Amino acid sequence: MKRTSLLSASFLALPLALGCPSAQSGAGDDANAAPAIKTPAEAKTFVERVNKDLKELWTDWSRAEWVKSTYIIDDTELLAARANERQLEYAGKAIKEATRFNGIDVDPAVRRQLDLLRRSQTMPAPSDAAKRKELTEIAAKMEGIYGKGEYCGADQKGPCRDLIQLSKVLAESRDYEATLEAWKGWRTISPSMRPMYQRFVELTNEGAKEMGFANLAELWKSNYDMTPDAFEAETDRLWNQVKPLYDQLHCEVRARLSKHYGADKVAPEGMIPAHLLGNMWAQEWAKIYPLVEPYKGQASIDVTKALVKAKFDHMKMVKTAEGFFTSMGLDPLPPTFWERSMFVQPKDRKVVCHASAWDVTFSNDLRLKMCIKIDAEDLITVHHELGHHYYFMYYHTLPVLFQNGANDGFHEAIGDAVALSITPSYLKKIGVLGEVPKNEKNLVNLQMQDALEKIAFLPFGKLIDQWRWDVFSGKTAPADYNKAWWALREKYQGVKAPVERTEADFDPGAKYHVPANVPYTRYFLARVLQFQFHKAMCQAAGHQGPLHECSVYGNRAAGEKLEAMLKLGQSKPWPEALEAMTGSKEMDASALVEYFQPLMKYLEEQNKGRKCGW
Ligand code: X8Z
Ligand code: ZN
Repeated sequence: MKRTSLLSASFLALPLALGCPSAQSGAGDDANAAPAIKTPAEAKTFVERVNKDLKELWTDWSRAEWVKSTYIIDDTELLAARANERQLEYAGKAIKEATRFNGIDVDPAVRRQLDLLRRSQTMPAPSDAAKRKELTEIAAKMEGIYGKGEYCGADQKGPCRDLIQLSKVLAESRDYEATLEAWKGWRTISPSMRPMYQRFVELTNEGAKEMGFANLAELWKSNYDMTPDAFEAETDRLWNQVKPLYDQLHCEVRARLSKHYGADKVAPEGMIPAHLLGNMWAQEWAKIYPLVEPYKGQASIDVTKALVKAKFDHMKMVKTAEGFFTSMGLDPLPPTFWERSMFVQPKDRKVVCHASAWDVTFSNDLRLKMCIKIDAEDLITVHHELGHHYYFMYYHTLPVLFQNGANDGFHEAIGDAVALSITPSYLKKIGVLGEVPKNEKNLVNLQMQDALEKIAFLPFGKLIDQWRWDVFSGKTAPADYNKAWWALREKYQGVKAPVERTEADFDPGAKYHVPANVPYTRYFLARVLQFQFHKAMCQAAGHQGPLHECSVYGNRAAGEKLEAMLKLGQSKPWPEALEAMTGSKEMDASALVEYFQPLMKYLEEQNKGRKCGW
């Protein structure tokens, strides 16, 4: 989804906001003048009406967002902003009106929907109409700047390169200067966002305050069935569980990079320059696998090569992912999915290429928007997106206020959990790979590839919202936006800017989720949860042996477990959904730690005698 937001209609596409309704509904009527409504029956009627109105408003908004994201021009931006304005207006009023039921003993499902209504806005707007309009226009503009972004050379003379082309340089080139130019080049798209972002923060904070929150950070952190402080402590607890793995990986990768580029470029005991890790944001490092391959000459698994050899095209990538879900007994995607999705980057217009999954009408109108590349990374991303679609599919009959993940980390974790079953044996079964010899060295090579995706991401997944929480709460002043960003990159990732950055830059804006206002802690939670889900599904499937060897492909018992959780949507607090799936009410990284045991043994051996850390 892009959605991200209040409800998720699109996981990643809509900034999760609430939708608003139309004239005939009551929730939008003058809440202040209305008589105090105080009976449980009235609460039930109110919630039913809000669900119905929101479904309409969010559908209108979603349609406008879909067109905007697949055809970025001023007009589509404006139409999406208008639709957003309408839903925000309604939602703001409905949230205020809902306070009339505070302290009343209403049905628990009604109470939960009233709570969800209040806390699930990602972009709360002020009630002042002019400010609301300003906010929605800023939001559409920032996402548009990102989507249209390109770098045309230091002299602006071209040729121009977009994010996909610049990312390719970082992924494939090992030339220090060429990668540096691509890294700096992409970051020329974001300085113009800085004043917009500053205003965005002012306006959303004002909206959050009107809803009874201290600021937008508090609102975002309230969305986890616990207090904001308890949630922040929870993310710290999980980070501390996985940090030893990250430290080991960082230590080995730095040593290899230092050997390749020289100690003058990568200091053996310092931070790693951010442009050398194969990814525009240094968030996932799989592209530099050849530089860090543990056992050279062992038959490493090159899934990208295998996909090309097996003649995969865009359709086959998506069909393969769907085939995984259906093999577990889940339903096929609806025919409209295949008619309405966008799998290929169009040549004739600008689109938001960042992958997102949508249910445009909140009733199984599923769509994928993605500029698919035929490679290993995108095979995983397609599974990731389909995880969102399967959530949408199984909860679409619930009231829209329950149409969301148990928490947003759950939504992000489903497809990734399934993708953990893409083992060499599975790839052989579907004819992508040939015989893969199984031995200790191959296993460590394979785990290194996985770790470069999964473990490398962890600090990045945590720090993005650490930065936003501080910005929203005012702890970080606008004059320090970039300084605070790099302080967190250094602290958590041990990665540094390769050239001096100043407050004339706005590097957070060069990461999609900041201009698009998609909360990011969800991805950190998902990296942890996906291993918990994987382990639970493997247990349901009766898997014996190490966790990293398990694939639940074709297993209906695992599919039933998954389906039971998906169907709940957000109707129950997430610890209950987690318990139904895993038997535990706690998010816990021990399955992730268990999965990577073989690699950890190798890394600890490699790092003996080195001074790790930075
Ligand atoms: O944004 C996404 C998905 C869509 S929800 C493609 N991801 C994060 C990112 O790209 O930064 C998946 C992993 C993290
Ligand atoms: Zn996602």
